[in-house]
Amino acid sequence: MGRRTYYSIRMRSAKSSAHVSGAEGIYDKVEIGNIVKDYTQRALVHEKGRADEIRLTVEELKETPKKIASLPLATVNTRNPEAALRASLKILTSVGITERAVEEAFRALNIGITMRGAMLMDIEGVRLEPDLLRGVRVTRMGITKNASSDLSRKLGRLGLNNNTVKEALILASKVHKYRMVLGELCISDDPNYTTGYIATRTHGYIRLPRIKKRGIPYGGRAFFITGGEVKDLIKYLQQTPVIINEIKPCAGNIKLKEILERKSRR
Ligand code: PML
Repeated sequence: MGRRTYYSIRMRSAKSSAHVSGAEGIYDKVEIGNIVKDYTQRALVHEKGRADEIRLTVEELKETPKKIASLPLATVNTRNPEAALRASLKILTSVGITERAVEEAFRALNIGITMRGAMLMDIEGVRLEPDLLRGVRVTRMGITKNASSDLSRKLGRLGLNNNTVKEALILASKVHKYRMVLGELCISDDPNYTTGYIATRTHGYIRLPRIKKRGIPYGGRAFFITGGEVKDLIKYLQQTPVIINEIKPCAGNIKLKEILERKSRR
């Protein structure tokens, strides 16, 4: 028997050339039709408006996806952007990222431009991505059906079972499997979505409500990296197919102190 064939399906939609929505996953051949329909529908009924351009990519993967576990998820109930910055500083500096880098990432994500991909920053806050305007897009990731049901069940108990949380957790789980990545900061570019997150291998995926004020239409991601070849990291983020097949615990609100006491579980 030959190896099983997987497909990466990716969608990006736009309205009057401005980004509206995106989605992606890794699937079996028999699922392609339904997924293409589902992604198309998502682009047409998005709350940012009906897309006037939908780009779909269906690509046969030449490499068998690497199977990994998700990061554990929790929320620190931050009350405002200042509290979210303080929590981020405490957590991200505890893994060796400097205050300067964290503050620089917040500053760069609040500057008013949303890049298509993530910024790469060293632990001092120096930008390392080759294209400073586009950043680095993470692609070719997905989740198995069983893991997706488990994740939906765990998030459902917290009232968080939606594509935004699921897809962000899948992306962060892929990113943090790579040892060069020490931490991440994400602020949504959706003006109505004010919860962001930070992630590290030690602490997991930590949601931070009210990281930005409602109505702000920009955001993005910053990955804090250390040691190693940036071009190998970029190749992993963009090309290596990764699929989540195990879901770590998903918790509700947790005190910052408890998060800081967490030791690496990956
Ligand atoms: C996005 O807009 O896709 C980023 C969402 C980040 C936060 C998701 C969450 O609520 O955990």
